[in-house]
This record gives sequence, structure tokens and C-alpha cells, in this order.
Amino acid sequence: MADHTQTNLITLSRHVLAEQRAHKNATGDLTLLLVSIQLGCKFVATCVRKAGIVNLTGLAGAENVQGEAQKKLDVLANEIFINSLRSSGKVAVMVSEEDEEIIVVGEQDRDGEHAHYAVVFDPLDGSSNIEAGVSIGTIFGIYKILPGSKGSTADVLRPGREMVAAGYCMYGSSTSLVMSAGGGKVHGYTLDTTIGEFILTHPNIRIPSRGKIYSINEGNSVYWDDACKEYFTALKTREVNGKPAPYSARYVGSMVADVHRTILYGGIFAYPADKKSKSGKLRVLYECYPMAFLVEQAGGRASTGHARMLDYVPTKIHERSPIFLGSAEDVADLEACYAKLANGK
Ligand code: P6P
Repeated sequence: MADHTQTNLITLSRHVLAEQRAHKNATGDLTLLLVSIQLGCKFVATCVRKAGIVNLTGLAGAENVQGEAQKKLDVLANEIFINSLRSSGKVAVMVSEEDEEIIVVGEQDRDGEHAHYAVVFDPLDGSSNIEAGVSIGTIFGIYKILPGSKGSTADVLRPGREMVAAGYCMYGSSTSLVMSAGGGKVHGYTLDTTIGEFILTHPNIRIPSRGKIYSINEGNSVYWDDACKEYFTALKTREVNGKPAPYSARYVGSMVADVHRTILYGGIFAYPADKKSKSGKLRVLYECYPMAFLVEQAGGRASTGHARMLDYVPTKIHERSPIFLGSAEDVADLEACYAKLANGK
């Protein structure tokens, strides 16, 4: 919790405003949008915290577009974010993991030409872990809509490098919001529930150039391609000065938790394409892109294995992609394995 003897708390709202002032021609629209997203995260955090008590973890009976049983918290989180984004007046179009089609915001909910953002989000990623009390999270990415657009899929079927901001909120032992609006700056905020504010706790996060941890679901190793097999075997059998020096394995199975640890400690997180998941499992728009954006802004690297993740252009809003992200040197080593495979060596 924030030290209340401190009389100069840097809240998320204050910090985002201060960052905005550094951009002379800033309209303040992105600031207000990020503040709306912050409200959604606070609201979802309270729902997650009380889920076990008020039996929110049970199945909602419905199924989401992925054909997965939708849990009550998923439904709640989705509605909360749609409402907080719509009420900001800054959003023209949204894509949610929980909705098959894009959500075009009605004119009555737009603040004129200030409604110039497209937001893609996974309202509650990792929700299959809810009952186990494992950290879960919200992931979001923000584009400026194309000139003259009224809000359509064209505003989001674009390279992730065109995003203007991205972030995630992890509902774990504490509630941590990590986000970036570019400029090589990634900041982390922790929710102080006693005052209901996110407090700046991790300014200017930088990911180590190389780590000592790898994070992948080894249960899928029978399905891996040769590049993955070569790379991860090398991490487990590596030696330093003739002595074994393997990387440690850490895998939560909740992307927000695994990526948060990777950003803070370094190393590599991977969800590859394999014989079972031909395009990988994670979704381009609202899982791969926001995390790749954050990792790059923090000085790391994010790849499909063959190319920069943020250069990929999706053709469908729920498209999947393989993804490898983390410390720049670790991801570069992984890409070298794919390059060898591609060159038939
Ligand atoms: P697997 C959670 O269901 C999720 O979408 C991500 O949060 C996580 O990284 C991945 O799937 C885990 O998938 O196949 O390892 O259980």
C-alpha cells in the first residue's frame, strides 16, 4: 500500500496528465481514454476480489465466440469495459475477445471528432484459472482510427506498430496496471485499495537484455517444430565455464502473469505455432500486439519467430499468431533457430 505519510502521491491520473503535458499538441483525449480504462480495471478488480464469495466464478451458461464456456466474471468484465470505453466519448470502434463482431460506438456516445480511437481488448484473459486463484488480467491496445473513418474493421486490421498505446491490468496478489503510450516509456501502477487509486510504483520499466527464465507450455513439446525443440533444448542443456547453467522454467498459463514476470525479470515467453495449434493460440489484436508493444517499449523484442510481431497484418479480428517475446538477446537467439530452419541448415 502507498505510504500515507507521503503527502505527494503520484496517482495514475496525475502521472498520465503530466506525461500528456510533455506533448505540446496533445488534446487530452488519450489521457481521458486511459483514465476510463483505469476505471474499468478498478471495477473488474473488485469483481475478481469478491468472485469466490459471491459465486461469480461459476459458468454463466453462455458460450463466447471462441466456443468456450463463458464464466460469469468474463461476462461482467466485458460489459464493464464496453461501458467504460463507450462512456469515455473517445472511442469509435472496439474489438473484444468476447464479441464475434466489432462494436461500432453510436454517434450519441461520441464526443464529436474526439472519438478518434479504436480499442481492442481481452476483458479477462486467463479466466480458466479463476477458480484456482491464479493471476488473471485485462489486456488492451489502442489505435487512432484512420483519417475519415467512422469506425470499422479497417481501423484495427493494421500492423501493431501503429498502436498509440497498450497495457494490461493483472489481478493477482495485488492489482498491477502496466501501460505505455510509446516514447520508450512503460510505467507500472499498483492499486491502493484504501484510497481506490492506482499509484505509480514502477516508473520507466526496462526489460533486461538477457534473462535466465523461459516460459512455455512444455506439455505441448511433442507438437513443437524443430526450431522450438532446438532452442528450448539448448536453454536446458546450456553450460557456463563447463558447468551446467540451465535457464529456470516458469509457466503460469495466464498470459498477463507470464508476460508481467518476463518484463520485470527478463527471459523469454513463448506460445509457438505447432502441430496442434497451427497458428498458435494467442490472439493477434488483443493479446500478441499489446504485449509486443509493451515489451518493445521496455527495450525488449517480440517476434512471430520469423519476423517482428508488430509488423504482422491480421486479416480477421480474432486471428491467432505464434509469439515469442522478452529479453532482446533471448528472442534474437530464438529467431536464429527459425532462420536456420528456413535456410534448411
Ligand atoms: P495453455 C489463457 O487461457 C490463455 O489464453 C493465455 O492467458 C495463456 O498464456 C494461454 O492461454 C495458456 O494456454 O494452452 O498453455 O493452457
